[in-house]
Amino acid sequence: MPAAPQESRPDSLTLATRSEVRHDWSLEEIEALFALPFNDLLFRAQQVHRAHFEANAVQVSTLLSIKTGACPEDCKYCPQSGHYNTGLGKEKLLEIEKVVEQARAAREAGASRFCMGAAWKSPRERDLEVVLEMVRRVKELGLETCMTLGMVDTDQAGRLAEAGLDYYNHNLDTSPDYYGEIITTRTYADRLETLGNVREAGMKVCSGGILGMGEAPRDRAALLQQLVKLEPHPESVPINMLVKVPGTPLENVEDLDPIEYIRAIAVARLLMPKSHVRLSAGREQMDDSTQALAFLAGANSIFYGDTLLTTGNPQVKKDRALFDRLGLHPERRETCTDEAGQQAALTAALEANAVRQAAAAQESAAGRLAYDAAQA
Ligand code: SAM
Ligand code: DTB
Ligand code: SF4
Repeated sequence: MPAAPQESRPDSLTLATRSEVRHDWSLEEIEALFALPFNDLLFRAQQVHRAHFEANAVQVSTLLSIKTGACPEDCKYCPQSGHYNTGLGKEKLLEIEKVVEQARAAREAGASRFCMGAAWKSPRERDLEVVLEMVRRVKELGLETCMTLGMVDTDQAGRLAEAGLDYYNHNLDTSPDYYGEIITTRTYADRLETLGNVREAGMKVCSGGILGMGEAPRDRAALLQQLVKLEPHPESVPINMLVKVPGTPLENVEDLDPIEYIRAIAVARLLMPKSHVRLSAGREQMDDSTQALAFLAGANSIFYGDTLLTTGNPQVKKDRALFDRLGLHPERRETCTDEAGQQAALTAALEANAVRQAAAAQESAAGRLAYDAAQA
């Protein structure tokens, strides 16, 4: 067992990280945060988290794949890439009414943001027209909207913003150095350009990456450094844990130690104090304790609903139980025109859901009793 380190006490690093929003973090400074004793790192992250957010509130988004499979890009982690055989067929763009129906169901289950993803390199003109209508219709339901459609130019970003799109998701995925090992069909510079176009159009930026793709610890620090360089910081930072999908080149990559994942969440919280950090893909493979640690480390957003785009996510009832065990609650919407009304609707939706679940549980218990009586 290693010798006990000197007792940690507040130092300049603590003070520097408490609340400052900076864009000039050096790789060495970020690596020093990763290297802190775990308890010190989580303590600092929790301090910063509480300085900027309601401690027990978690923003909840629901995802829908509006166009699945046969993507021309070769992202090695992705089940939707047409370069690999993962058993996913090529699907057409969903009909607008189907998307609206799913968005309504997500709202009724308690989501405040609806995220729509398409397996495209970038949207074609005739598809964009349909997608713009989806944004308008989903917004009419009182939900925040997010889309991830691949690369967008200034004109496309402007039209999405005009239609009322709140967030655009486009991830940097990994460090600039490791990037070439994962994707060859689109460059890091392409990604930064799309993020610039989204920001310029006035939309909020959702950008993060994936951990557990065989990257080195330095790559995790370098990914966060790239995100931190964005001015302003992305409002939403998804930190995905790789979902290893059979058929993708990364299906057998070694698992990342969950403690390293938690460290990355905590460092993201310290570096981007005002951003929502999302405990994103990979929750279905995580135990509850790892998720609890992620919330303690400053994660305050999740995807909610039984599927992500094509892979599984914890069942809604499992997440409700986890929230109850941890005393967490869904975050109030910030950008809502009628915040009080929306919050009441969200609370009512959650309560209605709970009542439905209790009735179902009672019904099944009654069924069991009747069955037992018949057996007796
Ligand atoms: N085609 C668009 C794009 O790449 O910008 C949007 C959809 S893409 C599926 C959105 C993000 O999902 C990717 O950037 C990646 O970070 C994440 N993702 C995809 N497959 C994943 C996996 N197997 N595990 C974890 N995250 C994944
Ligand atoms: C993000 O960072 N993660 C989400 C969302 N943005 C679009 C997607 C996760 C996808 C996981 C693999 C799948 O379900 O296909
Ligand atoms: Fe296509 Fe996006 Fe998957 Fe890459 S991550 S293959 S761009 S759907």
